[in-house]
Amino acid sequence: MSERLSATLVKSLPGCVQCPRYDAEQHGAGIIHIGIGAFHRGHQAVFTDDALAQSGGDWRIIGVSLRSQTVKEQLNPQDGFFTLIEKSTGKSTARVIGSIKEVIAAREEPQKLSEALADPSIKIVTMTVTEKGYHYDQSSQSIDWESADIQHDLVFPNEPKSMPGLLVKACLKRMKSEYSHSSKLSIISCDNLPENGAIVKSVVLGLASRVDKKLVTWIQNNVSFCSSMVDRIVPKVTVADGQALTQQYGYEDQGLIVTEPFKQWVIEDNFCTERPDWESAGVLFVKQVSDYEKLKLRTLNGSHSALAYMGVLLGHKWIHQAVIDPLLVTVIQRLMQKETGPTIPTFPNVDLAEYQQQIIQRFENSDIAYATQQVASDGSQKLQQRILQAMEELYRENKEQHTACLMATLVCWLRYLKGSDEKGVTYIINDPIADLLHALVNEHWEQPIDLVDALFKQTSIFPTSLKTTPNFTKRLIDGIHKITELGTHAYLSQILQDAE
Ligand code: CS2
Repeated sequence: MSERLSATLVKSLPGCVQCPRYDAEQHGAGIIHIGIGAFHRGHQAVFTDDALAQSGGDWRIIGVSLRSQTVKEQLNPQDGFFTLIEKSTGKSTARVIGSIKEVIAAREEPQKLSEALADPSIKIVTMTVTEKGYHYDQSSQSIDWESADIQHDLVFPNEPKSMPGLLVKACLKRMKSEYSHSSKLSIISCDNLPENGAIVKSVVLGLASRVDKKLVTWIQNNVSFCSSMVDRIVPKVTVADGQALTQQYGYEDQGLIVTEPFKQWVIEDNFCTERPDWESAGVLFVKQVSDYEKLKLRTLNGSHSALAYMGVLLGHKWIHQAVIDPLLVTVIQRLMQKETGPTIPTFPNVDLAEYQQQIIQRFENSDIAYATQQVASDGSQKLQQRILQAMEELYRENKEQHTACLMATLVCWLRYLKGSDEKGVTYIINDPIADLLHALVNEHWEQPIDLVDALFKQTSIFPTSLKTTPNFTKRLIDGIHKITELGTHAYLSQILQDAE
């Protein structure tokens, strides 16, 4: 049996595996990360590892799992160490990341987590909790009071289940502690949401106002919220990846991460505490992140979602297969170049055409197998920022002739919600409101007018400005008729033909 990765093993790994260029155990923790899934380990943990190697500091990360124990079981027996494999065009490099100190499972160790959150040596909280983890209601632009977890946290603020609840508890403990004046926190959101820092601020202050009035003022004076744009494709690790690692390098790693070489992190420079030397690791600090968020969400994530829904319907299991389907690549090229492209501000240092081309190449990386179904999940939470906001702007500027592929993405999403592809293969829909969406689509599919009406009334996915634009509604209804009549392939071909 091969030995499992640990602090001891790191010292004797073969030279072809790059090990941390610092003595990890000599560095204390300064960051708590909420939602320690694969993305965090392939992204922020790597930037922090590089910053520790460059400039040191007590900036190791305590990871928090809100629901499961899995990551704790993967990483704690390995003293937090894990291997990161970067893969592209058949080449692969391995390095061990040392920036994670330990993982706490929130549900099993609430006391330990509570102490860590109140510890004044923790200066930064980062998070990847996915779009739904914010409990933010886009239509009212405030915390979603209807959410079961938020309702729970209102009644039991000491045993929070949600990310806002956890942060409110942390702030409450800090306010009441003897270090109240020296326990500031900088909070950075790392999820694919526009203005994500402002969203965290809004949900945290919203919940805090119902828990303790004084807390709102304390937060305003002692906590800063930074938006950030994150980018790296980090798929789920497979058993085969683990076996390949053991075969190639001779050790076992249950916390292994496989990712692409590309990575990017742009952070709003709004810190009220010290921070790691992330610049040295290539992080860009800017006054305003919103333009970068628009660029990434509408270009990469928008076309990812388009490929996902269209890909699933046409039987493509993986993004790298969907993107070499000549029809689908033409759809996303048009979507990026003619539709979302013009809604993106210009940057002195970004060539949009190159950026779009690079995204297609990244999607083509078959060494990073990313499932279309994974991207297709949680559409109700993703489509606003990826598709609908660009559409809203285009309609507002009377450019609806440039919305054909955006509209096709919506139509394919609705068709996807029927729960079976073109060949009748069924699948499970992952979405916080999957049951409602699936029921509405199946009930009204033959009467698209009723379907659209029900979706507008019973969900908050579509922005009011589009709901009240007759042409938008008409095109959506037409699209549903057409995809039913022609099938996905012919429908998309016709969209492209008509758009010429
Ligand atoms: C993807 C993203 O799963 C999804 O919805 O679009 O996770 C995507 O891989 C990342 O945002 C890339 O930075």
